[in-house]
Amino acid sequence: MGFLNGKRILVTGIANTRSIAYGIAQVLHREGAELAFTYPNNKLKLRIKKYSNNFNSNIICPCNVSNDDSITQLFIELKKYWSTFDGFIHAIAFAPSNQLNGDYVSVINRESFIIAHDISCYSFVALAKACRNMLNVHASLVTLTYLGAQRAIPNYNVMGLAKASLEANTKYMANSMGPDGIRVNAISPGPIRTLASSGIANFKKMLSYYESYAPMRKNVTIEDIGNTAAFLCSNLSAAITGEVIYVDGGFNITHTNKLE
Ligand code: NAD
Ligand code: 0WE
Repeated sequence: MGFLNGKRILVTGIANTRSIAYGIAQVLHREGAELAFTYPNNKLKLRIKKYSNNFNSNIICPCNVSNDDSITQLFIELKKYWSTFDGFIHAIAFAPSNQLNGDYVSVINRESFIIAHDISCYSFVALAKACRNMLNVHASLVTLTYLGAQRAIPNYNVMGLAKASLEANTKYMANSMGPDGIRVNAISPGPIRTLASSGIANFKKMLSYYESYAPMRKNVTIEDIGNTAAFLCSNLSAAITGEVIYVDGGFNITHTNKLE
C-alpha cells in the first residue's frame, strides 16, 4: 500500500536505467502508481518495452516532442488504455551538442536557440495542452529544470535560457490549470551522471565540486529525485503549485569564492 495507489502517471524521458525518469518511475511504482511510458524513436522501443514490464506496465507509446502530430498521436494511443489519468513526468531536454561547450555568445545561433527552447520548454506545455481533457482533478504535472536557469553556469549556455523559460512556463501553466485542480511543478536536481550529462566537459569536476560545497556534502541520486517527484504527484503536495523544488543537497543556497 503506497501513497500513490490508484494514480495513473505517464513517464517521458527514459533513455536507460541511469535516466532521472527511470529513477522517478521506480519510486512511482514502489508507491503503487500505474505507469505508462513514451519512447522517442523505434530504436528505443524494445528497451522501453522491457522497462515497462519491470514496472508491471504494458503501456508504451511513441512520442517525439518536436512533432505536433506525434504529440496528438500519443494521447490517441494512450486513450486506448486510460480514458483519464493523473499526470505526467516531463524529463526531456535537448540542445545541439555544439552549444554545451564553449563561450555562450560565441557559440549561440538562431537555430540552436529555437531547437533548445522547442524541445526543452515548449514540449512541456504542448503535452499539457494535448492531454488537458484527459486529466483528472488533482492531477499533477512535473518537469525537470537545472540551476543554470538562475545562474550563468559555464558551458550550460543556451540550455540555461531554455530552463529559465521552462521555469516561467511552470508558473504560467500552474496559474492556467490550477482552477481545474491541476498542479504544475518543477524539480531542480544537482548534477547526476546520465546520458544527457555524459559528454559534458568537466562533468566529473562538477560532481566533486558539489560534493565539497553542498551543505549535505554529497551528490544526489535518481532515487532522491524520484522521491520528490512521487511527493509532487501525490495528494501530500495538494497545496503546492508553480514551484521549483531544489533537490541538490542544498548547493543552490551556498556561496563560495576563490578568496576563502
Ligand atoms: P537522459 O538523457 O536520460 O534523458 C533525456 C531524455 O530526453 C532522453 O530520454 C531523450 O530520449 C529525451 N528526448 C530528447 N529529445 C527528445 C524528443 N525530441 N522527443 C522525446 N524525447 C526526447 O538525461 P537526464 O539527465 O535524465 O535528463 C532528464 C531531465 O533532467 C532533463 O530535462 C535534464 O535537463 C534534467 N536535469 C538533468 C540533470 C543532470 O545532471 N543529469 C540535472 C538537472 C536537470
Ligand atoms: O540539462 C542538462 C543537459 C541537457 C542536454 C544534454 C545534451 C547532451 C547531448 C541537452 N542537450 C544535449 N545535447 C546533446 O547533443 N543537464 C542539467 C546536465 C548538464 O549539462 C551541462 C551541465 C549539466 C549539469 C552542461 C554544462 C554544464 C553543466
